[in-house]
Amino acid sequence: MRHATIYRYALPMDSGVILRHTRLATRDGFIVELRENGQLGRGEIAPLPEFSQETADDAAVQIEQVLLDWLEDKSIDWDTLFPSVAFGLSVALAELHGELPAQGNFLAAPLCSGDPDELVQKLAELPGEKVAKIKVGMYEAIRDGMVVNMFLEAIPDLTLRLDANRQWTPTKARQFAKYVSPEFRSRIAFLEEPCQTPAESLVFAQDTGIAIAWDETVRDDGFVVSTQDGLSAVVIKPTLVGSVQKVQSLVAQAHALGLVAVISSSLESSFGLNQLARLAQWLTPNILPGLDTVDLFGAQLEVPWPNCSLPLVSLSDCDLTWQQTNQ
Ligand code: OSB
Ligand code: MG
Repeated sequence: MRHATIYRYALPMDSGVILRHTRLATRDGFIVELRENGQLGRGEIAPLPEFSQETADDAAVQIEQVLLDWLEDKSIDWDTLFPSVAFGLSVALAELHGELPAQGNFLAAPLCSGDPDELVQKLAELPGEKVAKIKVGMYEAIRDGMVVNMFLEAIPDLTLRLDANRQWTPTKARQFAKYVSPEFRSRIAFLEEPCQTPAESLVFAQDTGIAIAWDETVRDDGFVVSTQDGLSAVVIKPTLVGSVQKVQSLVAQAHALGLVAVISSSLESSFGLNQLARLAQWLTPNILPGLDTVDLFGAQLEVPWPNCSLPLVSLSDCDLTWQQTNQ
């Protein structure tokens, strides 16, 4: 017997969360729950506004259709599913079949999106390797360069990941680099997407010796993992990329080419973040995932994130929007 349930959640966000252009007041998404032979598998499906092509309502329609297929044991055509649906459903199936290991990597690189003092505090609490992530490209490029230089100078064992989200023109990117001392540049593990095009970002990396990583580029049409001079990592956001199998294949391609693969959040709830931490431990052991995003929320869902004191909403408090059983 197979049984499928869909819950819809709406979680309040911290008041200051702005995606590319608009404030995100609530995060909407779904938890699918699959039961078979006394086993349980769950997955989160949460298209991210301004990043995903599909909306939550689009996903809702597709989830019901694909769950009907699963209930009747019809084969699932993964390539036709929205990335968020493919990801959440494939995680639920992996958990149902005992393929998703229980152990997670919860040592996410602390994220600094504004106040440098907050990062100093978070770093002091970090047990092992000191790796932090700073968002750049939101203020003056020169200011970003000075902040990065200050951190690397003040904390000698710190390694940084930076993320510019394609905000800089080549000129601005060069201004940034000018303020980062050449002897510190190798402690920037990578700078995600400095420029508006991949070609400009590669020229930046080659000119400055600052390694770059792909994030947005991974989702560009026709993207294939390849080695390029100055490229050190690929950031993989499973909710925006697709099924566990597709994520596995991207990770394998990156590893085969000597690139680092970083599993990263698309602002999933604490429930989804826990599953991403398990996926990261499974597919990219020893690499800190980019999952330090729970503080952007006003509440957690069902499974708490380690050391997070936000109130916990349980699935039984969410709307059970659909359920069906098949023999
Ligand atoms: O800018 O990479 C981004 C999360 C949602 C949407 C976009 C981004 C992010 C993150 C996640 O930065 C955290 C991380 O990658 O470390
Ligand atoms: Mg990024």
